[in-house]
Amino acid sequence: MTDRNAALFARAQLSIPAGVNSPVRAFGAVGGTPPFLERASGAYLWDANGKRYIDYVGSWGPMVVGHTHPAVIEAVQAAAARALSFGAPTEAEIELAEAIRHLVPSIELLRLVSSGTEATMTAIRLARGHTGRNAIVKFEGCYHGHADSLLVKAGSGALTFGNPSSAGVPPETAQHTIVLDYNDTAQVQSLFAARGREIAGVIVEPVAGNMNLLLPRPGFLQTLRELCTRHGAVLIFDEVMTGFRVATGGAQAYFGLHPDLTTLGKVIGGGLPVGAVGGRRDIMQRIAPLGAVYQAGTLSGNPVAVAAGLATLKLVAQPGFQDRVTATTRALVEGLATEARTAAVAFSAQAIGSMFGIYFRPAPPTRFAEVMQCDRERFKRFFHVMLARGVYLAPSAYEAGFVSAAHGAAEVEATLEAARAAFREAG
Ligand code: KE4
Repeated sequence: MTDRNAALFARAQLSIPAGVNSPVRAFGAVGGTPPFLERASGAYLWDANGKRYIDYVGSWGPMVVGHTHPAVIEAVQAAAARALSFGAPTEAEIELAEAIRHLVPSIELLRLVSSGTEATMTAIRLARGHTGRNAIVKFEGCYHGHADSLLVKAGSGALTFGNPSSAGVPPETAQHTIVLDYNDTAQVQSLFAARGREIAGVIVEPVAGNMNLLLPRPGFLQTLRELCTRHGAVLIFDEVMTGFRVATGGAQAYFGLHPDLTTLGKVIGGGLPVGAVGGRRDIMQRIAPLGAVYQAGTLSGNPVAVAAGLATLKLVAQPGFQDRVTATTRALVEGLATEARTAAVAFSAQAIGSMFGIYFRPAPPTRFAEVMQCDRERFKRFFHVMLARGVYLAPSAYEAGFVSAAHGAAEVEATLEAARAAFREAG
């Protein structure tokens, strides 16, 4: 039988760079041919060969209520039947903004955009416009989208300005970004002691999900909060991934901290393109047309995307939703750890809310250098045995996993059965 995934992958590469519209999808980190997906429902995906998978990518986070949830589909169909786009204000945008503010009370005003990258790019510009300073602090291993200022790797010295991590980013741009080590509180304290007055803002994934899952050490986020307050820098929690996943109110609710700005995406679009930047009124009032920080977008607040996001947030906000998806995620990681122990494989796993991390090392990493110690070759073998057995994990050892409300005991048990074989076969 023809493998339609392989045929489609070959054909895609004739028109699309590497055959994909986002790099990680090309399976470069794990090898092989990516399934070309055709449809999804609940916790499941089907590829072009008709093979079914249990989905733990969830479109990289958005699908927290499960794929094609009837309430979301109905809202999208109704909105689409009225209009696909206006480029003008609508009541639905107000409703989504109000729903987000209700769930994330640190947000006093917010601007809707069309992606997480747009949200973080705007947050950086707001921090600079608000403070009149240029320097931005980020942390190695955290990913905030592909805006030039954020495609920067650590400079030669820990406290020196960064170098581009991508071709096409001018050194003059990268030099305004300082890259520190995630969870290294002493480093942040030293930087602020030396350069506090130069720093416009600090952007951080309050729970890191782009170097696999990494939890903040006790005191790390609190230190960022205190230092930014003391030095007049803007604290930006990039909750594009953690929002409505770590907790209903995001990581800021889980840890009881208020950033000055929050960036959101993924879940607030329910699978359609929506991002948002929001926070303190005095900072958000700097944005055009109220203030001098320019930002704009043709499809910002798109009515069909907003309908998907609003329907999704209504489901997420239901009593018991977060507890149920958290319990399923915990059962998954505990089961995986048990299977690995039985197979005597050096493996660990952890979960927070509906996000999880799996690591081929004896204990979960607590910093970027430890993530790099994970056994990537073992992960690749494990990944492919799981894929063959119908379990769709993120195709990289450096990505977090996602569970939805549509995953239940049956999906966890089927996943653990596949893992039993994968630990045995992948060694
Ligand atoms: P988008 O521009 O992809 O909507 O969002 C960028 C972004 C910003 N901030 C955080 C914390 C993010 O995780 C992301 C995007 N996440 C990746 C997953 N590693 C998206 C998947 C991809 O790039 O294809």
